[in-house]
Amino acid sequence: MTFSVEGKHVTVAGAARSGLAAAELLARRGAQVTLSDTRTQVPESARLRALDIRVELGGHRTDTFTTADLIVLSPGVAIEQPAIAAARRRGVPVIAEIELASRWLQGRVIAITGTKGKSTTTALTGRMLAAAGFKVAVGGNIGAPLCAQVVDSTPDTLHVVETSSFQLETIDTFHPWIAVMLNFSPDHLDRHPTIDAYGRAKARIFENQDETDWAVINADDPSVLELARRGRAAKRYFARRAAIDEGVVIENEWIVERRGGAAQPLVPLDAVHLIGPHLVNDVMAAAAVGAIAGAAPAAMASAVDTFQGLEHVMELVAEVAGVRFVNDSKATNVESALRSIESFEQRLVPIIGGRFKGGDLTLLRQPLSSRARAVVAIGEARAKVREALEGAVEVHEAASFEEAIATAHALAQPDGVVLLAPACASFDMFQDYAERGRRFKEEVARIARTQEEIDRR
Ligand code: UMA
Repeated sequence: MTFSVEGKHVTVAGAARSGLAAAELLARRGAQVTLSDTRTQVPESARLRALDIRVELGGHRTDTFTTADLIVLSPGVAIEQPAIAAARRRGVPVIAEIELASRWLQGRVIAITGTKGKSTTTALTGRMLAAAGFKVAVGGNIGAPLCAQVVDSTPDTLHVVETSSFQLETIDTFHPWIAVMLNFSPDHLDRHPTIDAYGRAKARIFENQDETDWAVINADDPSVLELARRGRAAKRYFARRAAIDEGVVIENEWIVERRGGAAQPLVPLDAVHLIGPHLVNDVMAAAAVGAIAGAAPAAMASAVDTFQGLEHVMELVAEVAGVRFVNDSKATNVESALRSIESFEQRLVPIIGGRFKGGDLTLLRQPLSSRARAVVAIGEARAKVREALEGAVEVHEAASFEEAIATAHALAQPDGVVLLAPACASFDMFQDYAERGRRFKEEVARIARTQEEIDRR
């Protein structure tokens, strides 16, 4: 039976990107929609008014939730919110924005999750499939919310969807044709009560798959193998280190697919222009998806060759008088900062800190001791960073972001690398990781201009 919301009262929690897209879609499908937000002001929207969407601000009123026929959650809204918990106790169904969208999508879903690398893999997979001639829509946790993709969805559309644990936590029937799990490490422990709960949310990506579907799994990561163990989908492994007979591996400087004793070349490594071996994993995962979908290897290779990576992910910002500046603002947990740091051999000066989200910062001691000149600690977590790293590497605390960059620059001269790899969230100093990355780049641009003036004199 097709899913209908005609005449139903639906409350959408959160009035930002996901919530607005969900509310609009619901109203167009005949629901009576209330959009509820804890903020007291949201930008005026003629679209909401035209669609008769009621906006309720300044908190989640319990009766708006308990009397609804259905509740749709923005990813940023926790299911433990009292009004939502009260509605659940009364049996009101609570679903994620991606769940709502998926009930009306005509095309097939390729969902990509993991703690790190989701956005890079999603963007690259989208490019590969588009280069191979498929009709592709890219979005989810990256870019346009899935609800915004429903209107243009046709049976031949491949929806390449970055999915976060926040979104997966409240799915019900969400059913990817291909589900990718890139890696798993502690993250978002400010939202998920335990690491197990975070893992359980992620593993839901496989929950509704059957034998006709595919699970693309990182065989190098034991946690991923465990989380994917119970899935019913056919498994396609990829591994940069583990020895696997079947799956996507690296052989003679090529990403190849081993199957039945033969190796099909997919993408040459020299087409990969991304800094850091961990990003090769993302390329391998994208190539595994492309191969399942039937993309021609030449199309995949050309998509990789023209892909310079995403903003704020191992982004080479500039080289100023021998010092390279790399923006990995998206490295918001310890594991990703570790991978980022391990991508450099020596002469490194990482900037670490921000709002601590959990994880073990002492994991950085050993890799830093062999390759870092010093660390500059920033933000709320700077004392924690010092405590965790002191003794293994010199630690300088900076009172502001600008001071941190200036200190790191001084320490990295004449031939080092200043690496923004915070291992923490940005919310103590910035709106989000993107603002942190942009501010880094602005500051580097200022340093470059000053250097140009010096050179001119
Ligand atoms: N709000 C409430 N009640 C609450 C909490 C928040 O009303 O209890 C309101 C806020 O006041 C705000 C709105 O909810 O108005 C924010 O909702 P949101 O945080 O879900 O923001 P969106 O703009 O809808 O963005 C969401 C994703 N945000 C999060 O997962 C936190 C975006 O991912 C995603 O791009 C977007 O939907 C479109 O799908 C961002 C993200 O940081 C990039 N994701 C995390 C990550 O990548 O690590 C998971």
